[in-house]
Amino acid sequence: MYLIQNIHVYAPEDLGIRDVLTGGGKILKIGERLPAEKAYGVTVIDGSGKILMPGLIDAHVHILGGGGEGGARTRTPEIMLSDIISGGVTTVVGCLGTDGCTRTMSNLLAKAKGLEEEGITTYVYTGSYQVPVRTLTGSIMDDIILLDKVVGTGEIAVSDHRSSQPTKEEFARIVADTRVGGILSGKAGLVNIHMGDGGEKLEFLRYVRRYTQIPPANMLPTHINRSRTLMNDGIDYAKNLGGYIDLTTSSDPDFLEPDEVKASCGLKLALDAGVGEEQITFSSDGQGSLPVFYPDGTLKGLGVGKVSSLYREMRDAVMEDGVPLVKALRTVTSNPAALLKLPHKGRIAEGADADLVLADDKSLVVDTVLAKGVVMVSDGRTIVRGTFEAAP
Ligand code: FWO
Ligand code: ZN
Repeated sequence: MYLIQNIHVYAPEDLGIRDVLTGGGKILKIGERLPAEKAYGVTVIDGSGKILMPGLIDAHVHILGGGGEGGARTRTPEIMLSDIISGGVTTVVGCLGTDGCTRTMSNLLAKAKGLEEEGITTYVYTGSYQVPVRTLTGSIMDDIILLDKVVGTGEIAVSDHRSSQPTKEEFARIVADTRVGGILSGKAGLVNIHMGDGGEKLEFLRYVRRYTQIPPANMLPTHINRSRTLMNDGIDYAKNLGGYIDLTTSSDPDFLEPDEVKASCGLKLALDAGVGEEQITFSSDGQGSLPVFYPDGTLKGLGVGKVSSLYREMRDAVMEDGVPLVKALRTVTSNPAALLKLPHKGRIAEGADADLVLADDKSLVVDTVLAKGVVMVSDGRTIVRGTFEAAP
């Protein structure tokens, strides 16, 4: 049990200075001057000069590694627990990308279970870039209904030279099956959509919005900030069709996409353009490859995404782009939690999971991270490592 005292709580709403009591992996009480009942083995954490935020949710992580666009030697490395937890992330959704052949759903599920056993909360999408979607049970609906960790489908590639070039009807069917799988299982039924540089941009999603009764919350197009053109199309889609847009926080200075928009800047642009603060999320593309291609389609080079970029871009939005902390925090806490239908995540509320981040209230540098009530980062150092990671 931990009693975090005298801390400025952002739930993400600003709750002011509070005490927060955790126990059994849950947030038990939020109040003022809660008694420190040491008798019950309560450990007190002094929160003065710090802020308390919900643990971050990263809805797009290649936990197995991804890549391969430059041949086998460019298959990116598998993620380790400390890559995730050091950046304040306590919940991830694992996905496959370009390579849905050597990266398999059974391997993805096993890695997600491994990370869960190591201390964080994990879910996965079924499928990869490719259409038809390669599932575990043979059907999208069955994967979502029968496999607890499967919350949706993705990352399905559209408007990209590496996609299967699906028809809009094929795309709509994937969204429909994912939605019904979600309805029948009480889960999100979210399709995570990989947006490439192709000219069609978000037309696939406009098709679904125009010709079906499927609501926008079943689709989350990511990499919206990969170009200014797509950023503008994403703002239009969000404002006129009530759609959700996801900005990728990983970027590689050696391999920048032409006219790539930094995620923190993209958030400012979208908010200033009038997009609702609940319509925008960040995700890291952690451990995914960040390839850049020449116009003729040959590979220029590639970097590797980092989960730690999620917190960095949220912090930059506040420190560099003047976005209010509450709005920046929503993109990595309550907004992904709502889209993923995870009511016990992404918020500081009694009964929610004790996934918490403490940071300095001036620098916003991460100080302490709790996942399911266990301290994993303390004084800025990762003190709980994955099974095969070097001892702290
Ligand atoms: C983006 C994941 C891309 C993998 O376009 O989609 O390739 O399979 O690991 N990454 N292909 C990166 C841009 C947004 C910069 C992926 C990658
Ligand atoms: Zn992608």
